This record gives sequence, structure tokens and C-alpha cells, in this order.
Amino acid sequence: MDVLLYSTKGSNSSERVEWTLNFKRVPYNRIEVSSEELTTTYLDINPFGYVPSLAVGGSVITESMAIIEYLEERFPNPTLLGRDLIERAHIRRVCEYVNSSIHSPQNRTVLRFLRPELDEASKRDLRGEWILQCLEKLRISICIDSGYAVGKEFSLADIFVASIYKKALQHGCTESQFYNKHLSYIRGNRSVLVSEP
Ligand SMILES: N[C@@H](CCC(=O)N[C@@H](CS)C(=O)NCC(=O)O)C(=O)O
Repeated sequence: MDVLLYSTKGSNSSERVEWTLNFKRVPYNRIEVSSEELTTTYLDINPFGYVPSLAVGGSVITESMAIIEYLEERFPNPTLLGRDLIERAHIRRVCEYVNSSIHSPQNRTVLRFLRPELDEASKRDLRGEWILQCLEKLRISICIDSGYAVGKEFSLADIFVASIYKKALQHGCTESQFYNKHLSYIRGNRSVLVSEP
């Protein structure tokens, strides 16, 4: 089965999918989409103009959450969605918060539309501040039973949290002791470390 991942360098949503594919050891080819292609030819693949997209079995799946849920169901071992219903709900809660509440408002396209007056440096600062402010709220309800975000095993919650934290650092934010600790903890697991994009 051929799996193609459309991605761009530095894309946070694509990193989640890539990490999931690597962790589950699904072979795939990565196609780099240029910023020019994003607004032209790539619209034939994903009319939203966003990466990632996953081409598999003659279909194209878009939206990182939908892609990841597909991968979890298609390749259930090793699982990234916890061991019981409650754990799964908590993992999805964290993923949704990162995907919808943290990532979406700071998306480049959204800022370009809502804050066209800002220069690139100001947008970068704003994006970083927003991510860290939200992560601060998330902090109190994760890493309770272990160093992993939810429960005692590596899950999608860790992938979403670690990726968005690294994005804040790329925006020049001050490091957080809590999230540095989370990163070190998950990287202590070799399967996690070698699958990190
Ligand atoms: N909800 C989408 C968001 C995807 C998204 O925001 N992708 C960004 C990169 S991380 C993108 O393609 N941005 C292109 C642009 O803003 O022009 C998902 O989860 O897949």
C-alpha cells in the first residue's frame, strides 16, 4: 500500500502526522509542498490549502485529526489512543485543545486575515505568546499519572503537546521548565525518540 504525505517544512500539523506514521512504522513517501504550490496546484489535492494531506488507497484524507484517527484505526498497534474509554477521551481532549483552541487562531492564514497590519516579527511574537499562554492553562491537567501527558504511556496527547511547544520555541518564546521536562521524559522512550520527525 502506497502512502503519500503532503507536507511543508516547519508545519506543526504535518509533524503530528509524521510522528504518528513513524511511531507506527508505516512506510510512506513525503512530498514537500512549496508555498507557491499551496495556493495554486496543491488546491487540487486539498481545496482548504492546508498541509498535511495523506494520499492512501486512491483517496486523499485532509485535516490532521482525521488523518491520525484513520491511521490509529488502520494500524492499531502500537496504539496511540490509550487503553480504555476514559483515557481515550482525555487524550482526545488534549488533542482537540491543541488543534482547535491553540493552533487554529495562530495559523498564518488566520493572522493574515485578522491582523493584516502586523509585520512578520510582530505576528511571530503574537503566535508564540498565544501558544505559551494556552499551554500554561493545559499544564495543570496533564502529566498527572506519569511524565506522559495522559496516563502511563506515550500517546497522541504527547505528540500534540510536544509539537506545539516546539513551535512556540521556534517563535522565540522563553523555555518552560514544565514542557522541557515533558519533552525530556518522552524522549527517554527510545521508540518515541527515533520516531520524532
Ligand atoms: N486544521 C488543519 C490545519 C492545518 C494547518 O494549519 N496547516 C498549516 C501548516 S501547520 C498550513 O498549511 N498553512 C498554510 C498557510 O497558512 O498558508 C489540520 O489540522 O490539518
